[in-house]
Amino acid sequence: ITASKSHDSNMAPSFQGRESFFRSVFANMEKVYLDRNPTAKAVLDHVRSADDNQICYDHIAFRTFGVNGYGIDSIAMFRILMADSGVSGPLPRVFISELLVDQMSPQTQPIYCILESVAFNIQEIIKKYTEASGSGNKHAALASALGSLTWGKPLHSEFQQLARESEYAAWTLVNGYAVNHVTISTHRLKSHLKNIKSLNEFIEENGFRLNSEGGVLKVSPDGLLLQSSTVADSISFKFSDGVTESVPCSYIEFAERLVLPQYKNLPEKEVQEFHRRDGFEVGNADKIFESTSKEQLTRRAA
Ligand code: OOG
Ligand code: NI
Repeated sequence: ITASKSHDSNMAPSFQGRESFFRSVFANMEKVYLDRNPTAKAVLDHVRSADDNQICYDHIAFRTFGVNGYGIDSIAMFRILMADSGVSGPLPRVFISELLVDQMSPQTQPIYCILESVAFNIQEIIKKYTEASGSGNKHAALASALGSLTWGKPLHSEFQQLARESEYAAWTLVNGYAVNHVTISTHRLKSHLKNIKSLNEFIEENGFRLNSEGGVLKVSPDGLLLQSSTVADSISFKFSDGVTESVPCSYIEFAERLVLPQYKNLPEKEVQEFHRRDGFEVGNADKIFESTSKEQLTRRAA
């Protein structure tokens, strides 16, 4: 085996190979997301045609079960590998959350349930599927790019049981490591849509519903991180017992990061991403999580 340099750069071929591998994993995650979520696709198309073909993602988000290595680390590993792989240009942030499974109440079983031996509680259902996946947590990024679950399809009754206790748990059981949402960076748009309020109006004028939990626009306490999101699309899901039902899938989010006070006198042309509010905000996040809730999905269009 000879270590050779490629012709047009100093990068070793393996380095370039890794970069193109990570790019294609990411492109496939995005493709699965766009194929399953017509609202997200249509919103991106509308924004592209009204603004500029160049859309930047502020972040991409995943949900996980926080049990035995199936939580945040399963996706974070991919992000670290990607950052180390030499992928050029800024990478979108990654928002990963996990359900604190062990802190969920072991459901108290009413007598008739015990008699019917429906003895599974929520934690047991989640552990049954994560354990059955073998080392599924090691293949989180692959599963996301392929659009497949790393565990078997659940029973409809298990999905319902989870949904009663935690909509997040039910979502994760049927969507696995699928992209939960991507977020358009509005301040990097070119037209008037760079103002998130204008973008929200534009989205609603085009007939899409926005998550209204706590008000459509979510504002951080410092006033510098503004976020909004659509209501998730639904997808038909065939459970292992043959029941087919529509379940919540993914949504699309918008984020405007304002310039930090210490840079407020910079000419607009000189403002870069690092001059703006970074990070996430728990108060905004709590409301954005509701984008896949039954309450938002069944709310009538305003
Ligand atoms: C994540 C909700 C929070 C943000 O940007 O704060 C969020 C989710 O629905 O899983 O996306
Ligand atoms: Ni988000």
